[in-house]
Amino acid sequence: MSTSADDYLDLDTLLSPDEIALRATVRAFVDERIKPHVAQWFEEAHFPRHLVKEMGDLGLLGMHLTGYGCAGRSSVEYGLAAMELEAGDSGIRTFVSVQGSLAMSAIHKFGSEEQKQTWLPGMAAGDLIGCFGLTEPGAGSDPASMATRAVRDGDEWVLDGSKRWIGLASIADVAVIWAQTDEGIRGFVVPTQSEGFTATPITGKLSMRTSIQCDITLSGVRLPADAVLPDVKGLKGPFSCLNEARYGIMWGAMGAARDAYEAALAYALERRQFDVPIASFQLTQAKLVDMVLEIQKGQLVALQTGRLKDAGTLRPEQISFGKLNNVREAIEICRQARTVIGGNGVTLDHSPLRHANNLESVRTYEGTDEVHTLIMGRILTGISAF
Ligand code: TGC
Repeated sequence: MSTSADDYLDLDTLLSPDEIALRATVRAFVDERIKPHVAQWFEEAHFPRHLVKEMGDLGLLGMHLTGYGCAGRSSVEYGLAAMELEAGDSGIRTFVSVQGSLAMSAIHKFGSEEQKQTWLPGMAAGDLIGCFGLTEPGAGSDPASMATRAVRDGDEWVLDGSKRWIGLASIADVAVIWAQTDEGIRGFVVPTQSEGFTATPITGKLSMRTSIQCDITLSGVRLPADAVLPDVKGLKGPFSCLNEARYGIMWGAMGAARDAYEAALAYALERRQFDVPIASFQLTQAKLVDMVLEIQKGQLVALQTGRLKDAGTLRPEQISFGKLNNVREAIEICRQARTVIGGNGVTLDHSPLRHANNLESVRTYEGTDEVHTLIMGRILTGISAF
């Protein structure tokens, strides 16, 4: 009898041998290189930078991009990798998302040939780290209100402003910074060694502790004229990159949920109360069943979304469906899994509460539940409620 949330509905029959093989490779990496250490990293708020190169060697960085040293994998393969990485920890999957879906994707989609040649091969290999600066202290859900400004001064651009919640910025080599200009919002490729660029890690986080999020200050940062991303103007630039990251998140959240379910199931079979394993109680079985129902449904949503993406027909509002549903359900699954583990579940000896705490960030970044609800509501009614 199968007890795995992975195969209850034989979803593997919907995957190709290559997809299953890629998933197995990433799962083995997570089991060996992440899971044994992740509780300590979370406790110490430590980002395991040594894994960056290893993930580059595995072809996981910008893996759905083609050329420039990228692996050229499908969207479904990218999603499966995100799911396995987040079964380890959301912070590690977030690194891969920021690097590949946001920073690399911006340069790949909109950069000049020189920008691509300069940055992408090193980023794909894990030799260089990138970050993506959109959100600001005063501009979260409404990036159109950003205050960061870039002005031309002769042959140079001069950037002033601030960004907040920027993943990896303090260890990044390059930042893609979005700023207001006289011709609308533009993206800039900013080497982080530039004078006037400062990134400060945000401390005191109760979530995403194996990752780094920063405040960025841009004080008169001078860049050459060709630092601008030439091929996009306006918010559709950063939003196109967010589509990529939001897509990966809907898969990743199901990885965290699956890991929490597996932890709860193992505990329920082992833990005895009233002279029997707690898995023999009807209320415990109901919790486990509800988890599997939502994990399987969430994986189907992610897979269908991935197939649409690979077919080139995916619409942004369909990504909102998966991001909203899967993260919301994953948090609930992780919290329920914690209840199965009882008091012991509030420690780092067990993964569910760590995952649930991480998912609080995941449900907030890349579009909050409210933003994705209203994106869907606008499609259903034809009325914008923003
Ligand atoms: P609107 O002003 O109407 O649209 C502006 C332009 O953008 C286009 N567009 C899109 N293009 C591609 N994909 C999408 N998903 C797009 N959504 C909009 C739109 O067609 C228009 O183009 P054009 O050519 O007409 O100018 O904006 P809107 O009313 O559609 O959007 C409103 C709203 C609330 C949905 C949008 O502002 C939004 O999505 N807000 C959420 C912002 C968000 O997700 N922020 C996350 C920032 S990144 C982050 O959190 C960092 S996490 C990673 C890390 O750790 O660093």
